[in-house]
Amino acid sequence: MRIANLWALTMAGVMFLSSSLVVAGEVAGRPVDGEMGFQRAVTEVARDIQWLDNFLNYISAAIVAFVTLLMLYVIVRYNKRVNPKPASFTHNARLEIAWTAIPVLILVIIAIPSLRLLFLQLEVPEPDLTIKATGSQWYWTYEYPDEAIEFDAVMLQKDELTEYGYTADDWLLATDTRVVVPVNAVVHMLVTGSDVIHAWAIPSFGSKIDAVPGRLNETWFRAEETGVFYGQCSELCGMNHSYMPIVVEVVSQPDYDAWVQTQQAMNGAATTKLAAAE
Ligand SMILES: [Cu+2]
Repeated sequence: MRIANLWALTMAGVMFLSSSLVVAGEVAGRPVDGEMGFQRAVTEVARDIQWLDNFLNYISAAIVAFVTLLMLYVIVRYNKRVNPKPASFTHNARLEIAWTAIPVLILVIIAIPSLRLLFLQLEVPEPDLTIKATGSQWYWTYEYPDEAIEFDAVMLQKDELTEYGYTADDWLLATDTRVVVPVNAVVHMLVTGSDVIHAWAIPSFGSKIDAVPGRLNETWFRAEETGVFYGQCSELCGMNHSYMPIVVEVVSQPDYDAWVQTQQAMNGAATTKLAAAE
C-alpha cells in the first residue's frame, strides 16, 4: 500500500514537471521572459521536433521513476535486517533476456519517429522560392537568386531601434533589413559562410543549419502563419557571435509580390547609380 502511494506521488510529480517543462510558448517567433520550453511552432518540422522532445521526456521520466522505485523496493525489502538470509543464486535467464530486450524495444520505439523527423528535415520538397544566406562576421547577407535581390542584414544598435519601428525589447533580435517570405510557401534555404562557421536558426520554424565556408548547406521551412520571427546565429563564431540576429517576416502573397517589386526597384536604382558614377 505504501509503495503504491509512493508510486502515485512520484508519477504525479513526474507528470507535473514534464507538463510544465514542455509547455510551448504562447508567443511565436521570439523569446519571452520567464518562459519554459519552446517558442510556439509555426511549421510542421518545428511541431514534430517539439512533439519528439515531449515524447522523449515522458520515456526518460518513466525510466527514472522505474529505476528509483526498484531501488527503493530493494533497499526496503532486501536489507540485512528484513532479509537476514540472502538467496545464493546468481543468474536468471528470463530476467536477463527481458532487461536486454526491453531497452532494445525502447530504442526502436524512439528510432521510428526520430528517423521520420530526420527525413522530413532533410528532404527538401519542391520549393516555391530559394534564398541564399551567407554568414559573415557579424551579419547575414541574403540573396534571392530568382528575383535578383540581394541585401545585408545587420543588427540594430539600441539608439537605432525606434527609427526602424522596433521597441527596446527587440534589441539583440532586430536587424536593419528583414528576410521576407510568403506564407505557406516552401522556402528553400541555401546556407554558407564567408569566413568562419555560423549557423542560421529560427526556433519557431525548427530551422537550424550550419553556415560553413566553402560548403553550401540546405534546409527548408513552410511558415503557416504571418508575422515576424526572430532567430540568432547558433554557432559560436567569434567575438560578436551574439550580435548577428536573424529576422524573417512572413507576409501574404500579394504583400510579398509588392515587396519584391520595391526591392528590385531599389536594386535597379542602386545599379543605375553605380553605372552613372563609373
Ligand atoms: Cu555567427
